[in-house]
Amino acid sequence: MTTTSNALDYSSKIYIAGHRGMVGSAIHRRLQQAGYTNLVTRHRAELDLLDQKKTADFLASEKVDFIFLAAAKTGGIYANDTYSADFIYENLMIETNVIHAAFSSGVKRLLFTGSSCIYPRDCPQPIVEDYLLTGPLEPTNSAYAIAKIAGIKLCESYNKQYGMSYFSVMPTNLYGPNDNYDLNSGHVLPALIRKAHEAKGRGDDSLVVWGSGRPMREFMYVDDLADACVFLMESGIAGGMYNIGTGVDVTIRELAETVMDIVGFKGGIIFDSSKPDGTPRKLLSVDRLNALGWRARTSLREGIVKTYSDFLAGRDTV
Ligand code: GFB
Repeated sequence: MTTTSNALDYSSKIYIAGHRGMVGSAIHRRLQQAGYTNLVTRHRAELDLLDQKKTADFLASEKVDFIFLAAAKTGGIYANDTYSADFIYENLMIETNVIHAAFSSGVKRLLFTGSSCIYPRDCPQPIVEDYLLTGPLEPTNSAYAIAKIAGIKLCESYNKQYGMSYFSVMPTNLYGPNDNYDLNSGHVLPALIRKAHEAKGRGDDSLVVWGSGRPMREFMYVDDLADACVFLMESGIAGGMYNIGTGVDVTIRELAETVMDIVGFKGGIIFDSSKPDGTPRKLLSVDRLNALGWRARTSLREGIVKTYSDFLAGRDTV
């Protein structure tokens, strides 16, 4: 160990699992901006986190002080519903392998990233952390949610039995640089950016929005999530479970209209009712984290403007 402190410091050796994904790359960026230099990363070809032995050997030999666990199989409503076996298997394996190996190799402080879909489908709004396991899950993503709930329980159990300080954070729906723009496997916000951009390019009259447009979602720019994760790990407070969100939600119709306005697509919207709506609403209560002094900074409009320019830059590169 290079430090005995319970909070991050500049000599800390920090492993970011999943540093190429949207969340992991944002955490990596945030740590670099803050001046942390001893950052450890491995891409999938170098370390397969589904492999228990390789994961354990890696953490035993690297002797890192802190871990941000952002590696996960993620996707939008269609991918979650269609490939539920892959979602539950891969997420359970990654979490179990990394969290147990972290414990075995003496890592006292770790941050695990979950998801707001762990809460019951019809729970009161805004959703406080204590609503976990108080009702049935949304069927389109229950396999993924069960895996993420297992990750929360792993952290909680290692904290309780062994005195570790492992955080579980539950981000609301995220978007930003390095998002997945595939129309089948991605989430709504990148899908709408791509659809609006392509519809504008073709001169279409309308674009297709899945479902009724009535579900409400809270969207957070991923750099705000990364800021909250680093804030918690720097805080020195004991591990626990924290929702991370903005406190503001919009309907999918409002989201589509905002994206169309930013992209400059002037056509109409066709709602495809053959696609599922999913959870009607999942607005997180951020009171627990706000009470520590943290708040999200990026407005939805500002975040979409930044994300659209990242999308355009990516297209230029391709
Ligand atoms: O972002 P999304 O796929 O995930 O869909 P969830 C949010 C809402 O947007 C749903 C609608 O009501 C979709 O029907 N929607 C409209 C679209 N047009 C589109 C489109 O073109 N693409 C997509 N993808 N949606 C996921 C969970 O749920 O959220 C995961 O499945 C995870 O487990 C993630 O929790 C954050 O918010 O419904």
